[in-house]
Amino acid sequence: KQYTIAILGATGAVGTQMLQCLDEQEIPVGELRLLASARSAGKTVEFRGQTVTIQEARPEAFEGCDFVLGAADDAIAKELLPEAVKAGAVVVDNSHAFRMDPDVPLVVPEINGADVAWHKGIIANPNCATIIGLVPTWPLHQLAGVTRMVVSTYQAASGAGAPGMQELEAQMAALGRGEELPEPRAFAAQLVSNLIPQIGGFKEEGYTSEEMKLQNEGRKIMHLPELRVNCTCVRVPVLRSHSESITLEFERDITLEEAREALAAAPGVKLVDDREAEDAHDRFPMPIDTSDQDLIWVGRVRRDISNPEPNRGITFWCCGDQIRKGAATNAVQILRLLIG
Ligand code: 11C
Repeated sequence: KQYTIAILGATGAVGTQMLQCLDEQEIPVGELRLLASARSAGKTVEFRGQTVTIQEARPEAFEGCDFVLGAADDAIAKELLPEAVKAGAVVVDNSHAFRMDPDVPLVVPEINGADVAWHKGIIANPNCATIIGLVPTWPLHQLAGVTRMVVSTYQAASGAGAPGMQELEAQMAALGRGEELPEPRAFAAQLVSNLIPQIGGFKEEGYTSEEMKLQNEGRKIMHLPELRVNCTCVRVPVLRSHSESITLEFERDITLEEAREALAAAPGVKLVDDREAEDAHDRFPMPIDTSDQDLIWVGRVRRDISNPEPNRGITFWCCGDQIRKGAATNAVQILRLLIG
């Protein structure tokens, strides 16, 4: 069977990547509808040798769609995606709009793919930092039961979409030429040669919305309503791979060897952890190595020596492409689960 599939927000960084992922994951696309703002309507895009014209995103555009992939912001998602459901489509949405709705499954296929079964028209794709941190956490949880996570993220410019990447590139170029840097617009401050320890708005107790997503979304995805997460999210001058330092506390004992074995065998994970390796690229994951590919690379795996119980804590470092597994790849994997 061939499906009629629409991408809402088709011209952004995630929407464009979704198009490539549909092809790579061999999704049987009969008709493709690329929906965007009126400004982009009329432009054309190539898909599997066909020229597809971008249409303005309006409720009528969903008529006859089997599936809609959402890559637009929260406001557009809230306004238009319920119309897609009314028109009979099943939606996989990357925005934050529906993630915590109890009627909406929030899915990382490697973790809770079975949750797609209870959808009522919308399935949500988690936040990128949540996906990238949870894919390697899950196999360790299955071994020993995670109770607490302490996380610091190092998030790439792509988290703010194509404008974020363009802003970083423009700042790098200006710095290289010794020119005055352009005024920051996508970020609150200059990103090149800097770190910005705020992603999202400030919420309860001084944590940001991005920091709370890891706990709130993590609880829902892993079916762990008591999970405790302490997270600090930082924007770093990297183009498209997020990195995270994660310390996990467990209910039961887990040895370093068991943790390494589980990570090496886990779906969606690549273990790169060789302290003796001559080349730094083989010693540990780095964001330049994990960009434009689909796995979460994990390294620096070690015992948490600050945990009073010798085998109850594991610390690791991981990197993953924010636009791919953090967004588009995960969404198309969910679509793949739906199609079977
Ligand atoms: C960032 N994680 O890196 C954000 C972008 O909830 O989907 C995605 C926000 C979200 O800026």
